[in-house]
Amino acid sequence: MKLYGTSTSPFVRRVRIVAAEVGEAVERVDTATEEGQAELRALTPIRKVPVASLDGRTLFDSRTIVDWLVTTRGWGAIQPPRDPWIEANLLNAIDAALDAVIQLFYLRRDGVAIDGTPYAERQLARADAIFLWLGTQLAHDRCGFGPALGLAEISLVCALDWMDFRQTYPTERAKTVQGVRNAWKKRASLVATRPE
Ligand SMILES: N[C@@H](CCC(=O)N[C@@H](CS)C(=O)NCC(=O)O)C(=O)O
Repeated sequence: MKLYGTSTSPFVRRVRIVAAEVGEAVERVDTATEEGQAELRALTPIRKVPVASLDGRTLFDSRTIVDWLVTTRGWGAIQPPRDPWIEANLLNAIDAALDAVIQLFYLRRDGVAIDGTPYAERQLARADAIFLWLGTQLAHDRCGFGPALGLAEISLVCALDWMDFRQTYPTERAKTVQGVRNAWKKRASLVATRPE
């Protein structure tokens, strides 16, 4: 699979983790470079990463790429969802926290004095509410939402690690879900893809 994206994006990272878990080799095109960005823009009008080229297709969006991988390659060592609707709620919640905080990151990076504004506070409060809710969805051992590593656990770890890496959200505020990150921190696919 040719995967367009940066080494730091949490959305790209979740695809890289799933690819590793299902045994799909990844050739990454770095979209942080001018050439990579030009290639990306020729492929997608959305101008967001990840985008994948595989099996004669171009696929936009991490969730779609992951769906394609698990559908065509199988789940490998990943736990398939027991209830796809519950899984969709978990993934939508994690994506909403990431999207909220990513907007703050981009605004700050472009020099907008966003910190402390009602808009920024609302986004951080949204992330607080999401992590609190995710905490209520954990299994008894608090290591995840089910018995093993699934897509929601992968996405949550990618989100928290990225928030720490970019210091966009103080993840000590996400106390209720820290156990998930601790539980999977030695998983090879997670170790190999940590943002740095
Ligand atoms: N829903 C998309 C979100 C992807 C996304 O937000 N990617 C960010 C990088 S982490 C991006 O490319 N942003 C570029 C921009 O907003 O201009 C997915 O899951 O793939």
